[in-house]
Amino acid sequence: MKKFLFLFFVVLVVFVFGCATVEEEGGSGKVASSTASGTLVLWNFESNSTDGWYGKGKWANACTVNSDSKFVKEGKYSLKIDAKGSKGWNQDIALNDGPFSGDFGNLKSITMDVYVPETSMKGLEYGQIFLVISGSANSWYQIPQGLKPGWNKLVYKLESDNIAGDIWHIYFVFNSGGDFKGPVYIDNVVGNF
Ligand SMILES: [Ca+2]
Repeated sequence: MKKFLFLFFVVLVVFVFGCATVEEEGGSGKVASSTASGTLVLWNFESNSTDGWYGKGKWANACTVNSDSKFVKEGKYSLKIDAKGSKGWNQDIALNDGPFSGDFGNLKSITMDVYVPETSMKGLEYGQIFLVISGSANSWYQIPQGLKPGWNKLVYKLESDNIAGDIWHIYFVFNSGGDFKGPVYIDNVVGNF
């Protein structure tokens, strides 16, 4: 009897684990896939799409997929954000309505690779991308990072109190002194536990 119970338990564990794995792969798809290394791939654009990133209003066409390998850090594609004319605070240029992984609230940081062509930043006093996370814990949690021409490895450290609970929207807010003269490319957006 004990042996039977043990066997039943093993089968149950395998079944539950199996379902969880399927749900993770099927349910979250390209939006979120976990690896064993304590990272969560958030957006890598490898489905040849913007992975849900879009602009609003006059920035409706700002977000497209890039396949020029010069501006790709990982795989074949990256996100191209045409920031030409963006000046000061711009929270309409790139936002995402999810769905977001249920593990999002456990992240300690988000890292991403950003390429800024020298011409795009020409004449700027400064350029920044704020990561903004909007959710039930904090409807506007913003973290700044500065940009320089060339490749940038941006690291956004997260405070768990601000990202617990449901996540509604995520924004890449552009902020600059002077106006951007061209595009910015984003790739390899990864969450770290
Ligand atoms: Ca990529």
